[in-house]
Amino acid sequence: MGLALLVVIWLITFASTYFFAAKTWWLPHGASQATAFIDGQFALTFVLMGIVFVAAQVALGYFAWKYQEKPSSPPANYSHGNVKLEVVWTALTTILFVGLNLMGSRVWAAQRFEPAGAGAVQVEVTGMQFAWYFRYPGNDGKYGATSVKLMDPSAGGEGAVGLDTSDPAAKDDVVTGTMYLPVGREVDLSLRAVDVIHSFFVPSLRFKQDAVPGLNIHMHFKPTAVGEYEIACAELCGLGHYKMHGMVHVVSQENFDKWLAAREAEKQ
Ligand SMILES: [Cu+2]
Repeated sequence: MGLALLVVIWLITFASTYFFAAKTWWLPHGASQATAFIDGQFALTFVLMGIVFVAAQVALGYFAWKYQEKPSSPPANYSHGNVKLEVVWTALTTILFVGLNLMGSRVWAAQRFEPAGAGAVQVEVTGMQFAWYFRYPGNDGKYGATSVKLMDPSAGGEGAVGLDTSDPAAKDDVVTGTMYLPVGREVDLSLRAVDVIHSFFVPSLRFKQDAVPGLNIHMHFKPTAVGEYEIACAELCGLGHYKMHGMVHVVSQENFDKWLAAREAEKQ
């Protein structure tokens, strides 16, 4: 029985480690400025945790086999363990977790607590059951007023985000169901939610942030490669959560201007 346990534990350990080492199901190719740091941090975390995981599971299998019950085994007796060892591995685990958090918090905080640079493209993202809407402030660079009372998700577009069309600043606001961004420019994102907590997740841009009803959460990031990237909702937000899907089109500045001008023209 001890040998069977050893084989099962080691098989599960090495098979699961293989899929991570071979990157069978890995992140999509990164297309934002934070990609290098986030992927580096991700890889470092996996390597360190992988070493701990393999060492612990190999030891577990070995001990299951070494200390298996035999007819000659003495009766089991209580052992307190080893205080020194416990102190060492608790301290090492603490250093590892706190260290990794401190390393990662630099980029995390820079994207949230520092304001976006001058000239960043402003986009407001609104999540609702079960769609994403994107608002651009238009030529005046100012978002028009919105009101919770005006929000009607069934209306879609401007009605869904509750745009107050009587506000002069709202006249040139553009609300779309697909997100367009110019490549190589910082994006100043405002995240809102209508009903429950959603999470705006664009794996290719290494971007994930919750959208919370009642809050306007600011974040910024910079797409670095032209392409089409998938948006998913990463917060279980209701029955239709699985279809809360969208697309980000990262295009040249010229194509972005053309696209936005066409949306403005449609409004008139
Ligand atoms: Cu959602």
